[in-house]
Amino acid sequence: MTTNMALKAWVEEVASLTQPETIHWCTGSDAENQELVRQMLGSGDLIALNTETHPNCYLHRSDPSDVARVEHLTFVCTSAEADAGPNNHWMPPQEAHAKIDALFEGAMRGRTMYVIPYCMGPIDSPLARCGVEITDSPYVVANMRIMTRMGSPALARIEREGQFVKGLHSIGDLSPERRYIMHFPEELSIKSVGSGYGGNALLGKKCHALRIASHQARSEGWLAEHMLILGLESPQGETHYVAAAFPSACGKTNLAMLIPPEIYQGWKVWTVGDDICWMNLGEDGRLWAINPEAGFFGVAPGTSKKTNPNALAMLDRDAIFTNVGVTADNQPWWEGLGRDEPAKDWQGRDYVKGNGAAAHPNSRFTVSIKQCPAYSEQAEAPQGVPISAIIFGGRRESLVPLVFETESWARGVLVGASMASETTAAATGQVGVVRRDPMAMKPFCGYNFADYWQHWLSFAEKSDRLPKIFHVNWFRKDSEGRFMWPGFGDNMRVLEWIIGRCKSSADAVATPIGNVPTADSLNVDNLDIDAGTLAELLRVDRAGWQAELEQIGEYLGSYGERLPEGIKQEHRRISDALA
Ligand code: OXD
Ligand code: MN
Repeated sequence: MTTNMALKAWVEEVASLTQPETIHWCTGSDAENQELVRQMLGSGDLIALNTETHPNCYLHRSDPSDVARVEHLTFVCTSAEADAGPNNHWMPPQEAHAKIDALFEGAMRGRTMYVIPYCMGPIDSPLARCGVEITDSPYVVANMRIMTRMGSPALARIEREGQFVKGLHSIGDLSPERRYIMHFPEELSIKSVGSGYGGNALLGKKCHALRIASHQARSEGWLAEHMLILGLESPQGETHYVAAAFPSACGKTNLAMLIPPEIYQGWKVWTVGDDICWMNLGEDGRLWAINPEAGFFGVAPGTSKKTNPNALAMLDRDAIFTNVGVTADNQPWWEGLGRDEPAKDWQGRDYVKGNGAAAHPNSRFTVSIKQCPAYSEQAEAPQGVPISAIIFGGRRESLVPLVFETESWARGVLVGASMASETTAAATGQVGVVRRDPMAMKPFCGYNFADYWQHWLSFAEKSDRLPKIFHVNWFRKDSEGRFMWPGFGDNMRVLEWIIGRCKSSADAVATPIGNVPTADSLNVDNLDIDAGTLAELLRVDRAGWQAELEQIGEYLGSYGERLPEGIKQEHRRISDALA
């Protein structure tokens, strides 16, 4: 149990509402995990995979109606509606509590209630923050153990500091009609019911580390972002750290652990994180970043020896797979794996070609970051890593060049605020339509985007050593629908140019939207790409951008009076330069 009175009282209050059969305080020990796994194998929550090829790996099959985040059922419940902003669904806190508490009433009858103390970030980092998730799902416990620093050390920190985010979760009856993910940023609390899916149920991740943390970061003067963090080490042993924001399922995990192409002898990419980044201004005026997570909850389909050899290497032991298919000899299988054949699909049915995908398009793996061959020891550094460049990117078939550098912090903030991407399977809804996804935070910003952009802009007043901001697009297609840029490991070429710009050693041409590489400053040695394609990838189409700027203006305008002057100014400046 605990010496923290607030925690003790909250656990008692939740128990009297949800009526569990027993209460288990998680320590995070190996023995505890083994016992949970044993129970889940018995209940069918987990299925053992091939123990020879995949020791300690398990498959979880979700309810087929519960396989992605549910943005239409996700609410930010601030006292004033305007504080949640047009970017969030809002409900008055009192109404939200009443609605969701009714669903929690007796929800844990006959079940065990798990109390999970966890720490987001290195356990001894001043930048880390703690939380406690109460859940009735042992699958959530097993995942939280991989994704966070969970158990006794986190509880000790909570007892020392007295502060924690409260997260209450129950799978309820898994009915989409009785599913809500509610956030109360002013109370530092979360309530989630009716879903067992990662982003809705592992409350440390999107709910705490992004929605609640972004709100908290604003009042405390830091940034909680949907970004990977990687270190790029040159043959001379110099390492630059980069943080990059892409919407869900746009390859953050692949980029975070990229293996440079052969011509990059002596270069190395180090993985600090693949999804979330908390950044603070250091005393030296630089932005220092930590990854609040301890594991990956990555999208499985498309992960192969070719696209992400590092991921494949970490997935053959101690991993949980969710909604993938299996081979005849019980190995996990997904579309794009590039080997073997599926025998059963993600719902456990015999796999029949033509009867849909074997793995759900949003099927996932959960694995400790320490298993990644590119794992950076700096992921444990209490002070974090200094960021040289911030990269924004989206999935855009046309218009947006392969890479451009923004001329200032404020311009970079506008470019981030204008990000757009074609939607993917990570959230329920139509796939492949372009939507604005500022800083890749559309589903995750816990307050009004207009205030969020103002918060971003304010950093320029506090430091003149901020990172340079870039925009990339790996997803351009030609008139036949083929990708024009090879992507994956070859994205190293773009990263090299970006670091070159940070060191003032790479050339660029100025355009109205920003600086693009000169034809010979991007290293395309040994790459099968013709000069015409490269020129097209770097071209800035004035007419196309004028139309884009108009749409961006309309979108930004929807934030009304609260839209910061600095954003309007930058928008005007680019529009004028394009005229
Ligand atoms: C994720 C997401 O799971 O962004 O990381 O959906
Ligand atoms: Mn994500």
